[in-house]
Amino acid sequence: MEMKSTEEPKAPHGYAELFQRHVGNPILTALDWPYPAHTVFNAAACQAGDETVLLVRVEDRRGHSHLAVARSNDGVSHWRIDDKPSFAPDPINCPEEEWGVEDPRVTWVAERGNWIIAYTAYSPRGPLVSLAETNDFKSFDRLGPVLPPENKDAAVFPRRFNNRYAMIHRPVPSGKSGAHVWISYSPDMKHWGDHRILFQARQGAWWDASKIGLGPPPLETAEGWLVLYHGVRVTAGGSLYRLGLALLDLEDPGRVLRRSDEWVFAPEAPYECHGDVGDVVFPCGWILDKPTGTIRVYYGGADTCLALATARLSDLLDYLRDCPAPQTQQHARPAVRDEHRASRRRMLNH
Ligand code: BMA
Repeated sequence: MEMKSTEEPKAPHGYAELFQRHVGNPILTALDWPYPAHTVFNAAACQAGDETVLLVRVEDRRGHSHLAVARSNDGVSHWRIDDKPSFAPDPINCPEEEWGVEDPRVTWVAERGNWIIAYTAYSPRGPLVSLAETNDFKSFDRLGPVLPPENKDAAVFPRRFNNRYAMIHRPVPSGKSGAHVWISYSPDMKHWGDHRILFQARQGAWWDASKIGLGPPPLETAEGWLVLYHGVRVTAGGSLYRLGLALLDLEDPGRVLRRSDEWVFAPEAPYECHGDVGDVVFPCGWILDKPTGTIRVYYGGADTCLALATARLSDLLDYLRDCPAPQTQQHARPAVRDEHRASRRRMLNH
């Protein structure tokens, strides 16, 4: 009789894997939808009481997307899906949503007693960042567009820093190569400024050359804000979307403490490699189960389905501890301020 090993199969490439795919992947597909849907992917995720709530991007056969709420008690199965779009584009009142709403990220902001949803409003002038607020995922209040095109991959932090809200986002400069991750601040969640680059797309051979963008909202840990981000490498065979990790300072999230040199998750399974856009893993939500220290990451597979992977928070933090600290911080203003301070010091010393 053949003996079955109880050990995890060793990955053929020899790298230790931080994330494990759920055996039942993909956990949601268009076939699960209560109404006609072409693809379901890139979902925001949160724990609301004893329910896992997903805000799933659903694309119809026009190519336009809306958001649909799916609820489950174990976060894996028996999803109860709203029988009509939960958050549909409103092109009459919000012309920036003419081509749909996409890729939401949700953050519980305790001070407001609400979830803040950052999503991509797809306007004919380009994608931009809009915010909406809800406390039940049944009714939604739009705060409106907050960052002009082209911009996406945004999420707000759950609390203020020096009295200001903070948001991560990814503008695309026109005519320039490279799209980087930025951080901005706001006194009221409506007006955003003090924009600065948080970390940059690398170049050339790097896995995260050309474009990077935030995945799920930053997760507060004892060691800093944990960030999962996607990096895009454009190859002769198309774009590859893979994931890396970073850690931001707890009280100054504009400071990057660590960033992984290697990707930590990449398209390998058939539902990640084949679909509307092959070779894409694209997470917009994760949930930490505090008692077990397990993180559930919900991600789009090949812009077609929704999949789940888990990781131990302690493993991610151990891994990050060995990652390099960026040599220089890339935001211009503090550097200018430091230089200003230094020259003032020089003047005062004379
Ligand atoms: C990004 C976004 C995502 C999508 C990804 C891969 O730019 O548009 O919605 O999953 O590309 O196609």
